[in-house]
Amino acid sequence: MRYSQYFVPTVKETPSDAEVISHQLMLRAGMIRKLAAGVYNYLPMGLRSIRKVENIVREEMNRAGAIEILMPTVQPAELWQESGRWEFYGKELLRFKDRKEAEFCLGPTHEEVVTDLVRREVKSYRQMPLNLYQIQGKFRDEIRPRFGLMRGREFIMKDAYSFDVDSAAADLSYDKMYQAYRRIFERCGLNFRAVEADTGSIGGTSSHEFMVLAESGEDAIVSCSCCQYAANIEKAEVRPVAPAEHAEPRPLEKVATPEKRTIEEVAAFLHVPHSSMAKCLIFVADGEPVVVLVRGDYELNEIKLKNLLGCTELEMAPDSVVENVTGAPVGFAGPVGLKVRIIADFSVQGMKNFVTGGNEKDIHLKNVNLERDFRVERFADLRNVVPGDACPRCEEGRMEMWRGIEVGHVFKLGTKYSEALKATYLDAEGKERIIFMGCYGIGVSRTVAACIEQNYDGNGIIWPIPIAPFHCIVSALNYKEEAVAQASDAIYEELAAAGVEVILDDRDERPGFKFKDADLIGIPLRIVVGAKNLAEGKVELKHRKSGEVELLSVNEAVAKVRALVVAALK
Ligand code: 9G3
Repeated sequence: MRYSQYFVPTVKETPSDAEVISHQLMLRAGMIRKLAAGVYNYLPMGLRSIRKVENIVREEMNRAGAIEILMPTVQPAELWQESGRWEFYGKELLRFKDRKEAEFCLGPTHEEVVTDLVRREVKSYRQMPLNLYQIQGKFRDEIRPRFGLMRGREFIMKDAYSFDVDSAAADLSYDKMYQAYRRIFERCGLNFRAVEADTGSIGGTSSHEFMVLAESGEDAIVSCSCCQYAANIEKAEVRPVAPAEHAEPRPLEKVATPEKRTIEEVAAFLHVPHSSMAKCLIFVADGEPVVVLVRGDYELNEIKLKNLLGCTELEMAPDSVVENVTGAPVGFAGPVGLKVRIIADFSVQGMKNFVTGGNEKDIHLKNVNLERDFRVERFADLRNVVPGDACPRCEEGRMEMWRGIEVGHVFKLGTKYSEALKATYLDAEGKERIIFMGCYGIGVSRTVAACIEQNYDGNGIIWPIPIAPFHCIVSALNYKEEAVAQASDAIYEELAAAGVEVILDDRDERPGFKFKDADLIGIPLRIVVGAKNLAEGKVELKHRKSGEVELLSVNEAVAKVRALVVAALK
């Protein structure tokens, strides 16, 4: 490919509306251009990297025995009405009508479509295990699309669905996908963690997320410093530590705390640490008020609370409910004297003589003690993990926290969709049974962006060879000179013949201009052909990642680039 005939609209300045580095660099490197909020054109350099990720995904899915199909992006409302999700999703599901006024949606995911396909075609246990996958554009009408391809409205996803005769077989399919995902992200050259994750709205029994570690990641994950345990903070377990304090319970005491409502205000006013206070949070779970206690220096994890209560709707109680439950304005809630159910995080279990709200305006209580002053219906793991927490799985590990970008998510679905859509099969005895499913997603376009979040410097992108748009760029300095043009063409042809993906920068531009572009678009290897070095039969080989520059003969440079590419694609 000759740069002068290609289409790589690089720009110097950083676009103002791009907040994360991958968005900035994908725009500046001429990889994407916005069409509408969260909707992008993939330009040649961007598309080449996306196709690289797709091909790695395709190879590993095929190796795992999955079979590629392609489902429509337009989906009839009837299927979503059958699964009950037509009503469940709000504006994020883009709906529209066809010329006959029939209702459709633009596919955000394909559980309904693929289950409908399988319920029509799979009738016998002999046809399973079956894993069907596709690589296709999805649309989710995000309320605030941003960060470029990291949170677009239209994006490319690989979504796979497994079908098995029972839960045990479904577990095997899940493990196969889990291992395939590890290989995919390793081959993409990403530093990632597979973490236990909440199943969220999709339901099902368990799930893992694949997180690319990056400070710009929207997710918080924790991993153990010793064992393999790692989890999304939403799901990460806390090891309940034995009650620490052995202090004697002191008499309950009312203290005036005028206008002091928050933990920070009250702790400062009473000169006590946050850890000797108990937060008293009031929620409404499926319409019922519930009081939740957590030690003052920890945060409540609402997903853990929702899973514990097993409720459908969970929200913080509005002020009116707080006043009704506590008899006091917001900011003075405490467990003593309440008539509603109280549950508490394990962190409260060991507390003695602690501070809470007094259920009276401008009043808090000191020396509050469990059992004597109030009863807790049950203790549970309800708080967020914090760095340094003991690992819940091994004896000596400590939890470390990272920011992550979710690039993959695998779910054990159980029979949620096969039941809703009556996808059954006849077993060996001719008995009708429900199919067990799993679903497995990879954000292909997001993976490309996540790779940039992990691989860039002040000059631009630093592509790992496996998903670089090109492996090598030949920068001809002054292509007008016969000798330079001849040598550049020869190197280009030799590399191409050796299977190296090479682009020849033959533009009539100054060296510095070419080097800046080459660094910005992040091609891993660069061969510089200049008259001076050429006169001594030499060219420069520059390694984008290390910045190392080698002066080599033409043959050495070609051989080295070829060897580096072959090694990186092993
Ligand atoms: C919707 C809308 C948004 C959604 C969903 C449905 C996320 C939805 C979860 C999944 C689960 C898995 C198969 C591939 C891997 C992920 N956002 N999810 O179901 F209608 Cl608007 O998509 N699906």
